[in-house]
Amino acid sequence: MPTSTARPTSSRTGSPRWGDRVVVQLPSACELVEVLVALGRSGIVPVLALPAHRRTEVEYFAARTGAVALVSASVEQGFDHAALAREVGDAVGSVRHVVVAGGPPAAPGLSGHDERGDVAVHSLDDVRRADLAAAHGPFEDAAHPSDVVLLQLSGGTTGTPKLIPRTHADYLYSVRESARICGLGPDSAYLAALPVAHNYGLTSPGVLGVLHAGGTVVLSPHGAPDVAFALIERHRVTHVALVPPLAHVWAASPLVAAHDLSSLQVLQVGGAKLGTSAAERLIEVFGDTLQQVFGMAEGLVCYTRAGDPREVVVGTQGRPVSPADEVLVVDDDDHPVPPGEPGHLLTRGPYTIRGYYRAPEHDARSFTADGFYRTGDLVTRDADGYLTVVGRAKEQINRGGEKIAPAEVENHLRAHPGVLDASVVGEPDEYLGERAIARVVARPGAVAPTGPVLRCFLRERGIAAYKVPDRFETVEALATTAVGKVDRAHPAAAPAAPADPEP
Ligand code: J2J
Repeated sequence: MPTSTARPTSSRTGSPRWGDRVVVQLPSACELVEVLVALGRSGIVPVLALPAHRRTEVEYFAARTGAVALVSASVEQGFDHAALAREVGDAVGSVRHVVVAGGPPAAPGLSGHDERGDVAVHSLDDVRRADLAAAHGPFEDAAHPSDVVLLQLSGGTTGTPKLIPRTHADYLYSVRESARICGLGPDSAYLAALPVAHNYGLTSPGVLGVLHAGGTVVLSPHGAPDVAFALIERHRVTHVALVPPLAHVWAASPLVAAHDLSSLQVLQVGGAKLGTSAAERLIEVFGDTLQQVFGMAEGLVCYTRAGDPREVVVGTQGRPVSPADEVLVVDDDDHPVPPGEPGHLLTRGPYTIRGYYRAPEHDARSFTADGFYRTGDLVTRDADGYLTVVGRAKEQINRGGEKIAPAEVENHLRAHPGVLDASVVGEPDEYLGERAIARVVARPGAVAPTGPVLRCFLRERGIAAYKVPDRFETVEALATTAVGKVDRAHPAAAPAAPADPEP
């Protein structure tokens, strides 16, 4: 949190001021970078929502942080983000401003300044003009390196997502060192094919790393080969970041042969485990460009390095960015395991957080007494410090790089009148690595809700589409462990009936 109390903070009605929070939900477009830089310089703290987030999530971020404003796209991929922002603005008492970027006004009043009760709606153009008029205003140099630069979102393991306070200094360190490790310079061109608001696409080295190095960012609406390959060819793209499912699609695409992709120097794959055979295949198709990236919005980022032996690039998730990154691999009692043995990854270092945003109880579980972050990942570490992710101890589903907290989805399912209880688990998926399965127990006397009904229910509750389970099953009871918790390894106590048979 802001470390100084001497500076001015928001009045409830005026413009956002130093230390205020602003929820930013923008697609990968220039406006996102512009807004982040402007807020960063002003000491106003963006809360980075992903474009996929919907009302429940955006409202939660705004309410949780007491946000004074929302910055949103107009209509994007068929979804009216401006309407969502206005809805959230009306629902969350702290919100005084909604700023809509890009595109034609989505609703009357958006082209100008629209006072709706307490919430003023502006276009980003208006804000730009006002900003120019107030250039060199009082907050120009307000931010301090140890101030929070933004709140990132945790992949999450709990019923509500946790927010991650990153500081100017720690983010800059991670970005600068990542850019160096990845060989970025003024001649680099980076294709942003993943959401830029995500920590990976923003900082590892991501858009911020490229801009720091003086390179060029090529923004793509998505990573499908037809669009992405054409952009690589046209802009002589040198670097790109992918998640494993997208990397599989690229490697299998017949379009590879139809494009000149020879400018590619670094093809990053991270966010979820890349299997060794998939890694081999990528090297066959894209030559010696593969770089594995294992990172987390909480801090620690690991890369394989240019010149690493092939077995390291194929078989490990790299080593930490910084010599000052401390890594412990421990057993269930926090005792270090012998080198090469699997254990829980704990880490502490110059750009890893020591606590979540206003979540002391969660912090007590997520950090050791001496400040190591419990990543929830199971890894092995070799003699050179390279880590291989071998599993996960946290209650999270990694759906092709998108993180789902089962507890969060279960809470939504339990809100359905026909659902007595629910458990959401991951199961292996050839393409995604893992997909989400919901097992639901119907309320006695109620008709068991079918998969399509539950899917619709979840969407109507306003959660991101990627959190909606891929499959639903109705069970008579959920198995429990000896201490009465739902047994996620064996969640169905009774024979399962498919509520949603797969096609
Ligand atoms: C296995 N699991 C991985 C990998 C992340 C760079 C890259 C990724 C993220 C990210 C990021 C993995 N193999 N290569 O923020 O800056 C899983 C682990 C980890 C969790 C973090 C970055 N790369 N993971 O994915 O905060 O379980 O960050 O703890 O979304 O993703 O997720 P997230």
